[in-house]
Amino acid sequence: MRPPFDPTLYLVTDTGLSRPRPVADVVRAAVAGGVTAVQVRDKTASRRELLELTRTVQTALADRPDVAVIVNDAVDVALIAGADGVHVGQDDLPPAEVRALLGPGRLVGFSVSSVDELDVALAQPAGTLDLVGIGPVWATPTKPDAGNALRPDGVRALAAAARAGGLTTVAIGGIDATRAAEVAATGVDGLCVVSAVCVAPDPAAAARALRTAIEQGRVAA
Ligand code: TZP
Ligand code: MG
Repeated sequence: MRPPFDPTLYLVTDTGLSRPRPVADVVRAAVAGGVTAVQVRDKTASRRELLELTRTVQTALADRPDVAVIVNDAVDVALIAGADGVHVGQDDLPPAEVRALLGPGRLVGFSVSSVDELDVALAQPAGTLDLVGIGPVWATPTKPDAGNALRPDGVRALAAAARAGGLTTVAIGGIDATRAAEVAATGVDGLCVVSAVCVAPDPAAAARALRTAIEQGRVAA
């Protein structure tokens, strides 16, 4: 039985932005600072490299079974590594196929950036999806092709509909400690960040600052 998934502060890794530090070092520090879930994402890695990276992250978090390790896109890698889940976008493997491959008990996440894309998520058979990543909240150089900025108001509307459909919600795109409270106040279950942690000279301090802002935003929600 895997521990319950805590989406509060969800780190998506970026190997390039973490350099010269190994991704696993950034992840370890970030988790010490308050990151509650990790997605291993590396668009430049081969399948073999992604498997190696996933295992390195899992090893770095061996003493933190409460922190889910989720693999971006690659169901095969997640299965081989025994990861806690997979996150797919609109053009990746269909969520129902991902669920069929993973079976129950692991997490399946799905990206949505509009009402139409959320409708795709909500149309999935029961038990297919656990969570949706809603974004981009703001335009971000980390993913220049992410689509139009939803702004906090757009996130609030999509998150309410997703939650009504039984899905856990996380917001992503352009979030840093100065903006985290505003995003947390939209009522999402968690915030996803890449650069706010991966570029930070002190990832633990960056995670702590984000957690503080999230708590402030939740109070205001
Ligand atoms: N999907 C939508 S925006 C984004 C992804 C993967 C990147 C978010 O990166 P950052 O650095 O937290 O803005
Ligand atoms: Mg993808």
